[in-house]
Amino acid sequence: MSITEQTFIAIKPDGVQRGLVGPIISRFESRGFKLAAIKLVTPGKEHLEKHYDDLKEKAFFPGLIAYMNSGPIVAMVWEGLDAVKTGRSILGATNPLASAPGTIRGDYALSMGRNVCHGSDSVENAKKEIALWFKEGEVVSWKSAQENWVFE
Ligand code: IDP
Ligand code: MG
Repeated sequence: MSITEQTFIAIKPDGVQRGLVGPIISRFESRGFKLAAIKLVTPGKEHLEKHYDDLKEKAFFPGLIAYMNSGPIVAMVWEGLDAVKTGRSILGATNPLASAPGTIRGDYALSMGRNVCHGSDSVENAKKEIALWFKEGEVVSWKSAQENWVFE
């Protein structure tokens, strides 16, 4: 765990269509995380299948890919202390019905196949996902003026 830990967070097509880009970004910003990369993308089926490669045997996989391919996605890298685990707790559980109020899915979603956001589940997978979604130079290293007010 370090203050430079990075996680890959994506706002899925339903989140973009429903006008939740601002509120989702706000939750990461106001918690104290630093934005390291952001872009609006429609990466296509092949890329999305690679992203969800570990789920390719699941019955819901074709539906998941169609959902993810149905509109633009906001792809982001957020950086800060324990970013991967804390990012997942900001998102909530995979099933929105099991997500606590106060989490993104607990506040904005009801079904698993429309759960608004993605977040890496381990530091290792975060590295893989960041490399899949961003090219060299798209992830920006910068010093936030807030740093000394967020970390002691
Ligand atoms: P995660 O997004 O919380 O990490 P994963 O198990 O990695 O959850 O699944 C990836 C995505 O696949 C979920 O966010 C959800 O959109 C979708 N998904 C997972 N399980 C189901 C299911 O049982 N039915 C429909 N969609 C599912
Ligand atoms: Mg996952």
